[in-house]
Amino acid sequence: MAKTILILGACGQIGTELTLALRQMHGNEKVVASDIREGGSELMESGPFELLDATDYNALEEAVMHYEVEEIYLMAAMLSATSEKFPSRAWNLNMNTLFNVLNLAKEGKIEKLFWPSSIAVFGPNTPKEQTPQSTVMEPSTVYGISKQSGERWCWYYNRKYGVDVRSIRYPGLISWKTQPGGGTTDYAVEIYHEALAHNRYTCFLKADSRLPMMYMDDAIRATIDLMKSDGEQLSIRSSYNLGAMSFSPADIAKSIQKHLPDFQMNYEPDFRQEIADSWPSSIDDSQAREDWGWEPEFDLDKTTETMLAHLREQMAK
Ligand code: AKB
Repeated sequence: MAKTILILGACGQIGTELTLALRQMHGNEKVVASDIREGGSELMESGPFELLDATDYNALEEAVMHYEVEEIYLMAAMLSATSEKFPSRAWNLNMNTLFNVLNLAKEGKIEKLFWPSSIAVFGPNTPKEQTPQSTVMEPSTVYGISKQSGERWCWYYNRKYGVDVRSIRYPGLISWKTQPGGGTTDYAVEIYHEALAHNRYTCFLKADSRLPMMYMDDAIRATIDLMKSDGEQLSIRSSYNLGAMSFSPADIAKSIQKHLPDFQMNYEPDFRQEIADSWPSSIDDSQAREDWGWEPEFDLDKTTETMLAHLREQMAK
């Protein structure tokens, strides 16, 4: 019989698409979506949904018992830009939710869990190009500090208590189904919406801020592949570097202009520039390739083509 999976933060940018992909694989009834608010109609109508605050251990435990959950994907988090505005709320949300699921696994109430880390674990003293799996980190943002601490806790719970926790350091993620919220890489989603709606976009990062990015289909496939892989093969129990493409705002504008030649881009960098400046430009993901066969499929032009096609369809409805 297929196992029951619980997604925490299922209505967010990653959670929505992850839930739908897992429902396709395991059957709708086997994948319970949960969040503190309701999500889009496709998610809400395709399977079970629970209003659930992942910081509440008792509520979480109750849902796990009720649905006989074996696997949890914890996708609830406060992202980089919002975390700078609300440091203690960010710390509480990002850390308490992680402790809750790690402790459920430690107590044998679930078998396996996924927790997302980020390129934000790196900081200004990290090598910028082809950033290695293991290197100087020293994150300079509230979000990055919570992600680096979280990685150490994942590693510790695995080593000390044998908890089967798996994690990826996501780059900026580009998707059309659900918009991201409160991140520094969000411009790379907003730009497609604005290009189609107004043929112009004012970017909050400088033209040459090159960051690691990934199309959502690649991110979902990576997440599911990592969770499916044989635990014995996994040499990293903090979090895996994961790369696909790197581009700057100027590069994405050029890619859009191949489809919309009159598209205009302006630049008005704000506080998010400092966050972007502290992150790597490209990522060495050779450990993920070696351990569980990771390989990306989307480059910038394929991402642009796919985003514009889906958003055009969505806008026409
Ligand atoms: C953010 O910009 O905060 C996120 C991330 C890179 O983790 N997209």
